[in-house]
Amino acid sequence: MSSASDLSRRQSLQLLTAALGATVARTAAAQISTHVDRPLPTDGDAAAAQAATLWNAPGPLVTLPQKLPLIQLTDRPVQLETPRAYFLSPRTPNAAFFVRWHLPLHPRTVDLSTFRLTLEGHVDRPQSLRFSDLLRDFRPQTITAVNQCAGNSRSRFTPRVQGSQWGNGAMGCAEWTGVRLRDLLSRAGVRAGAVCVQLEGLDRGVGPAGYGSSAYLKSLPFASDMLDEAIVAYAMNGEPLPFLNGFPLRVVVPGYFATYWIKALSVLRVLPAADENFWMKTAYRIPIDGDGTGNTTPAAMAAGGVRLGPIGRMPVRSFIVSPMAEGVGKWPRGLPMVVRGQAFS
Ligand SMILES: Nc1nc2c(c(=O)[nH]1)N[C@H]1C(S)=C(S)[C@@H](COP(=O)(O)O)O[C@H]1N2
Ligand SMILES: [Mo]
Repeated sequence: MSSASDLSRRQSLQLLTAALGATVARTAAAQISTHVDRPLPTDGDAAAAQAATLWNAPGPLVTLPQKLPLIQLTDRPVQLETPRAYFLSPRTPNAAFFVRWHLPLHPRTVDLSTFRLTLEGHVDRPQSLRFSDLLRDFRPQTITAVNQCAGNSRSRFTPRVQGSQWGNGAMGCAEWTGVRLRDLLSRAGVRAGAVCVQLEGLDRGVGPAGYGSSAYLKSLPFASDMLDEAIVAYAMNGEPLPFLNGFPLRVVVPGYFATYWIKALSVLRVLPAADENFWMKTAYRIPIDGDGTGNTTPAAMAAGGVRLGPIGRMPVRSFIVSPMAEGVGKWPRGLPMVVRGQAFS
């Protein structure tokens, strides 16, 4: 004998099954229409407003070596965004991890028998380390940390802000294993008067040496907490780094934006002065006054006088991952909804 409440429970279950079926089907359709059918936004506020209704950037899905199909922003340099569904798990799979390079000539092959990590500059004992030296001579350090592009979600700004028009998928969380940056620096012996350590990768652009278009360079100042937890990682989620994410070595600076997480790291250069290269002095600067969130207004920028400084720690962010609005459509009144997402500080 079934009571009224049993019946209503069975009815809800049927409803739920129907709703889930519809969800799966419509999500698949939405994924396709999101990436292919919708027109690419052109410049302008209307386009920005349209892009803001999408969770991901509206680019095509492309499949590059070691990667699942990811959303392409540009192909030279490679910039790929992670589709929303991969954020259902706390850690982002290596094959789904977003990709961002600034310069077109990033490495496609690295010979570990000749590869060296160089420590030079304002140090007592310059070093030239093999990949195997890092594995053998230093204590491994493992840390789980979010790598997020400073431009993540940029396409949602109105008016538009210059730079890659990312949706929300220019971020990922991984377990990184490597050598503490401080352990490497101690081996080289940092001299008194050192101000920062400059990080250089194997990637190159077409410009003349010394210009931002030639090499992507970032620095970590000694007079900050950036070095405290920083590691030079040789493993990502327990595997070698994918080429597009910086094989064989990358810097990990937990809590700080990805702009400092130099990939395909080949030189650690200790400087006796502040780093004035383009990527520190001109690019990646945000308003430093006010409430500390880097906020400003177009009017204040146009009026001038907004003080800028290097971008630093990531603010708290959170994202609803499911249900995916594009796929669900209307939710039946009274039906419980499980909301899943990610948040990090
Ligand atoms: N060598 C090198 N490292 C780099 C960059 C680069 O252009 N060259 N870009 C940085 C920026 S801005 C981002 S967002 C991250 C992206 O890391 P990922 O490609 O592993 O996701 O790499 C950082 N490290
Ligand atoms: Mo970035």
